[in-house]
Amino acid sequence: MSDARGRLVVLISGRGRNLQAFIEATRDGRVRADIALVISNRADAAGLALAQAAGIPTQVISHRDYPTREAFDAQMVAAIGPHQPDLVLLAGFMRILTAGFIRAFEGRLLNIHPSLLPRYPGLDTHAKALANGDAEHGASVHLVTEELDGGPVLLQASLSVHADDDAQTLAARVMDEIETRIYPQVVAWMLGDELRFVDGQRRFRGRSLQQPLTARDLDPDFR
Ligand code: NHR
Ligand code: GAR
Repeated sequence: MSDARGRLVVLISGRGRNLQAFIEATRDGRVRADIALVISNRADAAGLALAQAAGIPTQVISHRDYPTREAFDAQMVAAIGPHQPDLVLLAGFMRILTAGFIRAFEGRLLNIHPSLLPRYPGLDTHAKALANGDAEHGASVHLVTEELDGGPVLLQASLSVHADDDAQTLAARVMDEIETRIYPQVVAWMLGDELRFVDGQRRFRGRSLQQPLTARDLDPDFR
């Protein structure tokens, strides 16, 4: 069983830097899985070309083609279901998901959010951290529940905000130094059953977690 490769489905809306991190980590063996499908809700997402260049099947499901959020989500569930993914990964996916979608993949659905949750759920997180004069900012990997950016945080890592940072420079450092490292790490741990969510409890290597894992917990390959 532990020799089997996992199956991932990745949902994107844009550039696909986090997707690219998964492509690299599955190629170099840090994440023992195949990306079965990449879905974008936007036909112009640059990440689609990254997937195609890696030989990964892609599908565009435009939310504009559906009368309701529920109808859009039902189409996504129908597209994902046959691939029987171990994990469904939101990677810069920008549509709020309804209960029907969450329920279909509960416990197997992860997101990376560019803030130190519970600070700054929602959008424009880098600008908000700067506006509040935060000394530290970062990103969090969490299980997706119906509550927006409110599911249990599995791992979060931070960096120091520089005096001359603007939202763009800060976003770039959070992406390069944090997001592309912590998200593949969490996926590797979950596929290996080292990190689990059982009976409402986060468990890491047999211990119950009282708070999120941090950068100190990263395996050497993910630093
Ligand atoms: N869905 C649920 N139910 N729960 C979560 O925790 C979710 C989710 C869907 C996406 C990612 C999230 C983020 O990391 C995410 C978490 C989009 C919006 C948003 O307001 C907010 C948070 C996140 C993603 N979307 C607008 C909407 O009307 C559209 C914005 C746009 O298209 O630019 O869906 O930040
Ligand atoms: C990332 O910073 C991700 O954390 C964030 O959008 C960026 C996507 O970049 N996600 C959200 O804000 C979700 N609402 P990418 O497309 O290059 O991976």
